[in-house]
Amino acid sequence: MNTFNDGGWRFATLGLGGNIGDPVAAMALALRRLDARQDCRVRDVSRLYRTPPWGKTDQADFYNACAAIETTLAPHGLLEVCLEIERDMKRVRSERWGPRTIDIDVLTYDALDIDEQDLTVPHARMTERAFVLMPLADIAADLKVKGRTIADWLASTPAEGIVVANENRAWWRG
Ligand code: A4P
Ligand code: MG
Repeated sequence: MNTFNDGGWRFATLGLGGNIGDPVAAMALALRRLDARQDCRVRDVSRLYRTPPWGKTDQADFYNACAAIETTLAPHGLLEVCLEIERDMKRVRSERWGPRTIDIDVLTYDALDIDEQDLTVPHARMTERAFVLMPLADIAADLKVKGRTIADWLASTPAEGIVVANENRAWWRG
């Protein structure tokens, strides 16, 4: 039996980011699209951050944010919706608005641990990335991930260069 088909609302957190084109507009549109669905409600959105590139550093600064949602979708269904929104925004990019890209990660889903080929929850690298932890702490500081709260993880993660780009948590409503 699929325990996610009971129509119940589950709590999940998402990380959004981008550094090509107009990432803020892309992230805002992605959140509005999620919120417009019958099976997703955007409950809380972090402030908007500008963050130095992590990993491959010879690229433009990113914008990052996190969202807390409720959803009746199962974890894989939620991932599919996120990937579909990513794909659709990339398609729109080439047709209309020039270069643009967006990444949407499923950070947590209830208190589930999932380790499958196409889906790892909690997101594998979230606890070492200040560009995820800082926005997530705005909306879920007490959430426990891998044995520690988000606030705890953030306190032990270097976060130089990350700045708040928009204090207004309604930045995504457009
Ligand atoms: N996948 C598995 N688990 C998940 C999950 N929990 N959420 C699979 C989302 N996807 C998940 O994803 C490729 C595949 O991962 C998906 O098809 C899905 O089946 P991806 O987003 O293309 O790339 P990735 O390898 O998952 O990496 P990740 O961690 O999403 O991003 P990257 O490429 O490691 O990092 N610096 C700053 N400041 N801000 C950023 O946002 N982002 C990146 C991208 C690098 N540096 C950055 C930022
Ligand atoms: Mg991703």
